[in-house]
Amino acid sequence: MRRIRANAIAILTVAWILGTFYYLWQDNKPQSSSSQTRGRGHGQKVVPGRLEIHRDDRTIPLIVTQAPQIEQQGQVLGSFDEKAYLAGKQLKPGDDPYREHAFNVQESDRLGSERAIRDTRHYRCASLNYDTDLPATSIIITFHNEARSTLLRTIKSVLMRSPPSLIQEIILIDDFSSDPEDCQLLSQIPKVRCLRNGRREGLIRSRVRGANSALASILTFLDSHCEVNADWLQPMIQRVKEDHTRVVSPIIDVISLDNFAYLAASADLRGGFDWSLHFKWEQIPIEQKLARSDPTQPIRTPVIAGGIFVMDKSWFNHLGQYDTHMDIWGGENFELSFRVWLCGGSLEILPCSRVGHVFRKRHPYDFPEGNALTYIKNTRRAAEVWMDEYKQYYYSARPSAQGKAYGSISDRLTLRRKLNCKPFRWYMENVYPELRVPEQEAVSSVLKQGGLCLETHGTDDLGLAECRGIGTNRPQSQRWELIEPLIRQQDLCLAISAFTAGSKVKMEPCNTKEPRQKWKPKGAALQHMVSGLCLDSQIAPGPPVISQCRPQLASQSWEPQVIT
Ligand code: UD2
Ligand code: MN
Repeated sequence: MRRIRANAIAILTVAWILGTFYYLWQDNKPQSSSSQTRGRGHGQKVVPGRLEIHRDDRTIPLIVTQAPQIEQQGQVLGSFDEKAYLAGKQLKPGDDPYREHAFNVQESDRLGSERAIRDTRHYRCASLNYDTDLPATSIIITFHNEARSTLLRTIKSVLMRSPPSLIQEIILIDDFSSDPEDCQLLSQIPKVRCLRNGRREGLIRSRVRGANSALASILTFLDSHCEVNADWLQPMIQRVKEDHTRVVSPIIDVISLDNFAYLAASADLRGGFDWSLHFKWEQIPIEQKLARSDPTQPIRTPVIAGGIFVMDKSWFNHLGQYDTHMDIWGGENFELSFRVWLCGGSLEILPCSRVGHVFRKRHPYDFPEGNALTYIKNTRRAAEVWMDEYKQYYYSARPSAQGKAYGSISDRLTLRRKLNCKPFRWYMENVYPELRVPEQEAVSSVLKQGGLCLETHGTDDLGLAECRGIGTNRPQSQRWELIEPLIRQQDLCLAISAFTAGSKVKMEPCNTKEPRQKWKPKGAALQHMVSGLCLDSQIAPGPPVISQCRPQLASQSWEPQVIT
């Protein structure tokens, strides 16, 4: 009896050990069984908790992302002579390896044209499934004097880590690099076409040239020093296929500019900016973070970094491509992001798509008009076309932008009207409410109409009265603080009593959220933001009212005069 029990225990133990080994083997198996072959919606049949511990430990080198589709590198490069191409331009002994490209080109050359990188995605990404009939894309890469090894690694990583059926073509735009040979040689790679600009255009016009020659219905933009990671393309094309108004980008991993190590970027970041239109990565707001139960879900982002994104070609064209009066580098990511959000689209970062990029500390190329002037010109165009009254904060943050040339924006304003895009206020309220409007200094003014001043009598009564006192001797009842959207007098604010024309205005305790208290200047008039009606004294002794805006009317003309 005891022997039988001992045997049973032994058998069970062996079965348990074998089961555990099988389980571990399943878990570590490269994910190359390709999501393509699986249908949509099948979940992973493993205990989630244990897997998480294993895969979330980023110190364990994870599966190497060799292309499941293509194992032979010869296949992706065709007759292209990689060795000769790379040997054609080499760092001379004693040369500074950072000088020409602002990254360590010696290290990049040493790595060669392909290498294994870590799959940096959340483990759950590997079990997602994508449609088997995703549309193909044209990859657009513009470059100006890019190092040969980084550019070739970008191209090769795309060819080796994407399902071949999804890559219609790779369009390179050589933005008038010093050596025209790079473009000619790279064109020998299957699927690669190279267009060379006859003069330096900058990345914005170059990308438009690439997009105009693209054959696929989906555009994918990449910088010329990237390495794409496992299954990078499918999540992005899937999202755009489901809704063509989405503009999607991957999490951009970091390739060290010193030793070219491939480093995982945080999955909790989105794109943001400050009022000087300086791009920054920022934490996802805490409420959104808490609401994200599934780490594979898209992250809404107010702006994209700019270099790496996927967009439907017809949508790109419909929305007006890019502002082609922007030069060289900078600002186009804000312009595109504002336009996409305001004109009916959305922007998102997809955590299951990862692309590495060499982030640099300086530009390795020259700006014909100078770096600062070009950035101001480009961002000023974005601010003038899209930011409405909020552009004042851009100018306060970047006073040097005032008075700098930025060319005509009439075409872009026409486009904005034609597309019937929302006001920037909508973006502030719905897309980026975390961007704080700078505290305005409370400046006291009198609100003058002709020789009279707006005055309060008691708590809620108002009227026009003779202006009294000079400078700081002005009576409190005639002092106003215009802090958009409020018109305040100490703790009381100017409010309408009803939303219809002819309604009286009165004073009541201030509340920035109260729609009856929101005003904005409209020429010389003060317009109530919600009703669209204007403050009108009716030139009568009675209290002012709101009536249809006619800013040329004397009774609607309010001249704020700062009290000094
Ligand atoms: C970021 C974007 C970049 C662009 C830029 C703002 C990423 C990863 N990169 O700067 O794509 O949106 O912000 O404008 O989000 N290039 C030309 N002609 C030029 C200058 C540059 O073709 O006159 C190419 C360059 O070779 C590179 C690409 O444009 O492939 C972007 O330039 P970058 O790498 O210097 O910009 P980056 O990454 O600092
Ligand atoms: Mn770049």
